[in-house]
This record gives sequence, C-alpha cells and structure tokens, in this order.
Amino acid sequence: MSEIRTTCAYCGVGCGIRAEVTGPRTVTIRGDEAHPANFGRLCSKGTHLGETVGLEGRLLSPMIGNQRTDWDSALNLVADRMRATMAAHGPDSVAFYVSGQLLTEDYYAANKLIKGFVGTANIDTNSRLCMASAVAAHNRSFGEDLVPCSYTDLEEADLVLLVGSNTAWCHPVIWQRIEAAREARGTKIVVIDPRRTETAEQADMHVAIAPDGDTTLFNALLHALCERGLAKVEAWDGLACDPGIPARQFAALVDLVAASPRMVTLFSMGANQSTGGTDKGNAIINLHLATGRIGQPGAGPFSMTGQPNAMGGREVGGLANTLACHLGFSEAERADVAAFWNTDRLCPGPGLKAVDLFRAIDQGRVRFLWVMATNPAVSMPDAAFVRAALAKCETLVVSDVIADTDTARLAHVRLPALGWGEKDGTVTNSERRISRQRALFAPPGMARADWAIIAAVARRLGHGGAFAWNSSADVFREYAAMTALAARHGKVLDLTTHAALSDEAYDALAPFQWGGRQALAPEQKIVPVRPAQMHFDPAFPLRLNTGRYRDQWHTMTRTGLSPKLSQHRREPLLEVHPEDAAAAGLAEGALARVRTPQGSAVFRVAFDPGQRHGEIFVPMHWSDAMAGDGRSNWLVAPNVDPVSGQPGFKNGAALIEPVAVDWRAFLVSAEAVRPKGIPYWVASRLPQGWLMELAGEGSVNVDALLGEGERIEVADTARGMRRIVVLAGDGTVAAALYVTRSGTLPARDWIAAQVGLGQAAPAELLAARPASPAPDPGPIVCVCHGIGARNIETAARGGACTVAAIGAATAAGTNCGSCRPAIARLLETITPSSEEKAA
Ligand SMILES: Nc1nc2c(c(=O)[nH]1)N[C@H]1C(S)=C(S)[C@@H](COP(=O)(O)OP(=O)(O)OC[C@H]3O[C@@H](n4cnc5c(=O)[nH]c(N)nc54)[C@H](O)[C@@H]3O)O[C@H]1N2
Ligand SMILES: Nc1nc2c(c(=O)[nH]1)N[C@H]1C(S)=C(S)[C@@H](COP(=O)(O)OP(=O)(O)OC[C@H]3O[C@@H](n4cnc5c(=O)[nH]c(N)nc54)[C@H](O)[C@@H]3O)O[C@H]1N2
Ligand code: SF4
Ligand SMILES: [Mo]
Repeated sequence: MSEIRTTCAYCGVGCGIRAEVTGPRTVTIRGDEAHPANFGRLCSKGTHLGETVGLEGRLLSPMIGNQRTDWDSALNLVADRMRATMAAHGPDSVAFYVSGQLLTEDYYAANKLIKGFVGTANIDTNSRLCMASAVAAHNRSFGEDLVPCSYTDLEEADLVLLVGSNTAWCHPVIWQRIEAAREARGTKIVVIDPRRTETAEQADMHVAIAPDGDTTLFNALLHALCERGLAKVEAWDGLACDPGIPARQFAALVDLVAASPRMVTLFSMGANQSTGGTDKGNAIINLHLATGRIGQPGAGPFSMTGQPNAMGGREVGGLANTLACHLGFSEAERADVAAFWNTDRLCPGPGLKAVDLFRAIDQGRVRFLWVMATNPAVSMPDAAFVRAALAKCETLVVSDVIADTDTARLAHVRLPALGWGEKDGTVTNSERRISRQRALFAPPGMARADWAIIAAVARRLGHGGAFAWNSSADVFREYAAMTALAARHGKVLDLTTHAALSDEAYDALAPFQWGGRQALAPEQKIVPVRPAQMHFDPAFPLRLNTGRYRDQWHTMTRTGLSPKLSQHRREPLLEVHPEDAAAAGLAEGALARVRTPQGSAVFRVAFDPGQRHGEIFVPMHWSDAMAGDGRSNWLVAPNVDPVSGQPGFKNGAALIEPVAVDWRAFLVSAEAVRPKGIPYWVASRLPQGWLMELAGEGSVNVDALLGEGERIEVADTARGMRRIVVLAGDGTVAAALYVTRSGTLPARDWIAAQVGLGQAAPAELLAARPASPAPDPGPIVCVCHGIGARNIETAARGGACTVAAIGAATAAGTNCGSCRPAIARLLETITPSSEEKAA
C-alpha cells in the first residue's frame, strides 16, 4: 500500500487528493489537507472516484473499425490518412477537436503538431463550449486571458455575487469555502440565476433574472454606482437602463454592492454560454474596474473553469484563435513561435471554431478529424447535425478511455488513452494553480498517454525531431521554456523558472500558482457593452435552459458507472413550473417531449415552482449509451456569440407536450441491456448491475429485455400487471421486470439491491418487498452514507432542525458535504422555524 498525492479528475476547482492504492485497480480517496485548492475537502464526485477506476467499459486496445489491432497498424493508418488528406486537400482539411480533460502535456503536444507542423490552426476544444466567452472578455479588458483572483479572495470578500453558477452542485468545494466565509465573517451571497437552484436557495438574495438579462443588470448596477459616486466611467448609450428585475430588489442589491468594496463576482456557464456571453463577461469586469474592485484582497471578477484542465488548455493555445503561451497571430508572435519550434510550417492564422468546424466537416472542407477526450456527438449543440457530419467525415479518429461512447461509435480508428489514475502530468485550475496528476495504476491493456500517441503520429509524419520526448516531464519542460515568449510580448504567463526542472523535481512538484495571487495586466480597459437583442418564435413559446446535475459529469462515460453517484438522479428530468406543465397537459412523473426547431427529446416531468413561468430546464448528461431519447443537445440551436464563437446553450426556444404510453416498467438486471425500439428507456448503475426505467406503446417485448435463465412470472391481465423474475443457474437474481399498464410500479430500492444475489425468495421478489420489510429510507439524499429523505424527516421530527443536527443524528452530510444544500432544502419544508428564516 502506498499513498500518492494527485488531483481530482473532474472540475476546475482542482482539488488535491491523497490516494491510497489498495490493490491492482482499487484505491481509497481522501482530500489532501495540504492542497491550497481544497485543504482536505472533496465533493461527492471526487469522493467516489474510486468507484470509476475499474476497467468496465474501457477501450484497451487500438481498434480499426470493430477489429482490434496493434499500435503500429493503428498509428500508421492515422498518419497515412492524415498525410494523404493534406496532400490532396491541403493542411486545412485536417482538424483536431480536443478537450479540457487532457493534461497540459497532451494539449501542448496536440497543439504543436497541428499548428506547428501540419500547418493549420484547425484545432479547437470543448472549452469553446465552456470558457471561450470568458477568454474573449479577458482579452478585451486585459489584453490577455488573465483571471485576476484566487480562491482566498472568496474568504476575504464581504459579498460574493454568483452569476450563472450553480456552485453548490458544480464547484462544490468552492461553495463550501464560500459558506465557510459566511460563517467566519458574515460574507453575503447573491445568486443571479433564472432558476431557484440549491445554490440560490442557500443565498442571502436570489435574483431570478430573465434569461440573458445579465448585461442589462450589470450595466444598470454600474450606472447606479456611478450615481452614488462609487464608480467612474465615461457613460455609453444603454448604460443607464431598466435593470430588468423588481425595483425593490434592485435597490437592495445596489445597497449591498455599494456597501461591500470587498466583492468577488464569480461567473460560469449562465454567463459564458450565451449569444451575448462575451459582453456579459465584460459587463461584470467593467463593474469591478470602474469601482477599483480588482487587484485587492477579496475583490475581483472571477471566471470559474469547468474542466480540470480548461485553464491549462488555454495556456498552451488549445483554442483555434490563439497560439501557444497566450500569443496571437501577429507577424512577430508567429515568428517567435516558429523559431522556438524550429518549423517552417507554422499555421498562417486562426482556425475554425467548434461550431464552424463541424459545419466544415459537413461541407467536406475538413476531411480528417481527430477527437481527443471529448464526446461531441453528445455535447455539441445541434448534435444530430454534428453526428451526421461525423458519420460522413472521411477519417474520424477518436482517442478515449471508454470503448463505447456516442462519438466513438462513428470512428474509423479508436485509440486507447490512459485515464485518470494512470496518466501523469499537470493541470491548471481556476486560480491558475498548476498541480500534478500522478499515476496510481499501471497502464491497463495497451492504453497509452495522449501526448505519447500524438508524438508517435508526429514521428510517422516525419517530425520526429520536434517530438522526441521520453516523458511527460520532457514535454512540461519544453512548454515551460516556451513561456519565455509570452513575457517577450508583454504577457503575464511565465513558467520559465520551471523550464529546467529535473525529472525528480517534476515528480515531486508541489502545487504552484503562476501570475501570483492577483494576476494583473499592465493595462485594463472598460469595454462598453449593450444587451443582445432577443428573438422570440411564437411557435416555440418556452425558453429552454440546460445544465448539470450534482452527481453526474457531462456525458456520463465515467460517473455513469458509479452506483453511488447514480442514486442522486436516475433519469433526466424536465423541470417545469407546475402551471406551465398543467397548461401543456403534463402530470408530475409523466413523460414529456420537448420540441425545438432543432429536434426533440423525452424527459420525466418534475414540477418545480423554482422555475420561472415560461422557462424549462433539462440536464445535458444523457447520451445514446445511457438512454433511448434523452439527449438535450438534439434540442439546442448552434447559435453562437459573435465574438467568442461560444454556443448559447442556455436560452433556446421550445415547446412541451405529453408522451402517450400504454405501459410503464422497470427492469433490474445483472447484465447491461440496451433495448431497441422501446420509446423510453434510461439506464442507471446499481452495485451489481443496472436499473432500467422503461415505457412504451402496444405490448412489452419481454424477450428483448430478459436474457437466459429460469423465469418465474405472475400476471394480472385485467390490471395489465406483469412481473417476471429470472434466476441464473446458481440461483442468483439475473433480472426482474415489473410492468404495469394502469397502476403504479413498486419502489425500486429493495429490488435493485437483490440483483446478483440469491438471498430473496422468488415470492418476495414477485411481491416486490421482503417478507419483513425494513423501513423505507425514501429517495437517497446523502450518497456517501446512503441516507434518504425519510430518514432525514424522521430525525427532523425528532428535533434535529439544523443541517448540523441532522448530521449528528443520521450522519447525512458529514462526509463530502455535497448534499448539505439538499438537506437544508428538506428542512425548510419540514420545520416552520426555518421557513420563517427564509421569509
Ligand atoms: N456536477 C457537475 N459538476 C461539474 C460539471 C458536471 O458535468 N457535473 N462540469 C464542469 C464543467 S465543464 C463546467 S463548465 C461547470 C459548469 O458549472 P455551472 O456553470 O455552475 O453549471 P450549469 O448547470 O451549466 O449552469 C449554471 C447555471 O446557469 C444558469 N443560467 C442559465 N441561463 C442564465 C442566464 O441567462 N443568466 C444567468 N445569470 N444564469 C443563467 C442555469 O440556470 C444554471 O443554474 O461545472 C463543472 N462541474
Ligand atoms: N446542452 C448543453 N450542452 C453542453 C453544456 C451545457 O451546459 N448544456 N456544456 C458544455 C461544456 S461547458 C462542456 S465542458 C462540454 C463537455 O462535453 P464533453 O467533453 O463531450 O463531455 P465528457 O463526457 O466530459 O467527454 C469527455 C470524453 O473524454 C473521455 N476521457 C476521459 N479522460 C480521458 C483522457 O485522459 N484521455 C482521453 N483521450 N479521453 C478521456 C471520456 O471517456 C469522455 O468520452 O459539454 C458542453 N455541452
Ligand atoms: S470540487 Fe469536487 S469535482 Fe471539483 S475538483 Fe473538487 S472534488 Fe473534484
Ligand atoms: Mo465546461
């Protein structure tokens, strides 16, 4: 047993982890008390990383089509196809689409190969869908992509504005740090979000803004502060405007902001993912610049990064419109980059941004695409179009850790990459802190590091000299040395003190922050911004918002394999105001189809009075691998911000309608089942198998759902009830199916727990409950300790009326803390005293 310090696989908080390897593929995870991002804290996703390091579903050898192959054949094919495409159609017919989930070393290698040696800037990253507007806003205000804050500023602030950020779910450790500041110094929290999220519920003020109302609101705030003599700008047309929120709330917000010079505005996807996203970023930055609330402890505009290495990717030039090291395409910058890489093939100018890239593939202008560490068939807007483009691309290469992703299904060549726990390198978090991710396990199967795969292709293309690295340390040193160019062009990014790091020093590298606590550009500009015009289509009267769940990560290729994380939300929900639902004839728990001009998808209806009238929310997570028809990006239009090229994922036009089904069912099964021709199915992970929620028309095709084994069945044809248990040869439960045409289905939890075991009698399984039932815990709230809503209600009725008291009574919320906002929400519905507090 050995303990290794590493960094979490998931979000841009970049939490430090102490990992104790307990076996060939098993590990215990805890937070690293010494890591400055989290000081020992971890959220539910980080805490349960150990559940996702098994080899289930892994891509373990190179594949050409559906044939396993050796590395040489795969790499030769990739290099040959790339060379042939370039020869026939020029360098711009080749493109890479990469990801903030690559390590800096991988990212650097990909960017160097395509921009430096293929000779095109056709490399874009999923950060285009995520950070591009913040990057563009930073560039416009600071002349460089600089984040002028650190996490400690959150602890020194008197006011934290959260703009378009569901921090409690998406950056839970940052949320815990903000809450700690509230405890320690009374920091006020304001959440600006159209939805009443768990974050909003815990805030001192929730501003339920209209979709894309942010620029208006921040302009109005700036104007109000100017009037009070607290800010100075040369007014522009539109600065004095109606704030777009109730006058009393605006007045209270102005008072709060005026009284709090120590103010941090933390912003994420509600700001960035908008057709006016860059302007939103600048509207926020303007307020800080005009009031001098930047470059001071506890003050600044703070863009939170989403992915673990979104920031590292920005540094090494992963976006199509930058060169490495924060450089642009001026002649002088290009000359320096070309000289450093010793190449005469450097790309002449910017390349295609993600949405345009997939259009170019559709039009046959790009004919070779290499996708690394991202799943665009699910995560791009207008995903049906993107899939069709991928399907007709002459050569699609996919490097992934998982064999069967929606994108990998379309690939000609699949390359097995090392995943978290195997790969070795660096990531940069939201506060510019570089930390090591370290290998915990030996490479599984034939998997290789992404940077090594890229270098192997580069060698085959004749560029061996420029890609002669033997280790990730070699790549890191080269990148660190290259940042000398940034300084030469007046940029703050500078890692040159790490350019001569020994292998040992790289291995032992402690987290460090570049740019200091507040990275400030020499010049800072106010950028006058105006709210974007909104267009409404009466045929699609609702506004469609999309985003994340607490315990799932993006397209679920990894978190979808964790039984614990799967408990939080087993199905994709349509969150809708009860009155809008009623108007559309939708009942709570029924199925609804969401339609947009782009396409349609099906979700389970969840009434939510925290949704504004006329606005609906669906999650981004479900893919074809996990559900029949639950893909949000079938719905999202490819409209982009004109400056950043980032899609507006959060404000589309939609309508909702009921889905008529004849029967509903659920299946628990030891084997994964992915049924065809069933209108509604959603799979979620159980400790020993899978739970499938199902619904359809006509009659149930039982044979499509159940495998081999002894079947025991009960049926009540009058009521349309049918239950079938399938026992494996050893007497364990292989599967159990519960169908109803008009009644209700039994509770899932006890049945789900019997899969793969031989403990329950068939009669108990058919009755769907044990002979002597234990009390039902209700929906699981605390996934770490398996505590349900009923347990919490019981404790609350017994006198536990605070989150801490619930923790003492039930252990809920005492491990990672991610569920504490949910517990607080439950308490508000139970105890009158907390309702008074909320009012
Ligand atoms: N659990 C979990 N955590 C994650 C991830 C994950 O997949 N799962 N992914 C990571 C990544 S890559 C990212 S980018 C981050 C994203 O983190 P967040 O940005 O916090 O997540 P989202 O849910 O996409 O969107 C945040 C909020 O924006 C609101 N919003 C929508 N429109 C508007 C608007 O016009 N104005 C305002 N002010 N708000 C609006 C939405 O209602 C939503 O609540 O999370 C990271 N962390
Ligand atoms: N509707 C809607 N759509 C959205 C968003 C939204 O809010 N709403 N958010 C957007 C945002 S902010 C983001 S960041 C994107 C995320 O979207 P994606 O990047 O498409 O999502 P992931 O599921 O994280 O995909 C990562 C892939 O890389 C693989 N992988 C993991 N580790 C490695 C590795 O080390 N090497 C390699 N080669 N592969 C690896 C995983 O198995 C997975 O297939 O989605 C965007 N799409
Ligand atoms: S907040 Fe959670 S997901 Fe993000 S880095 Fe920390 S432990 Fe990982
Ligand atoms: Mo993201």
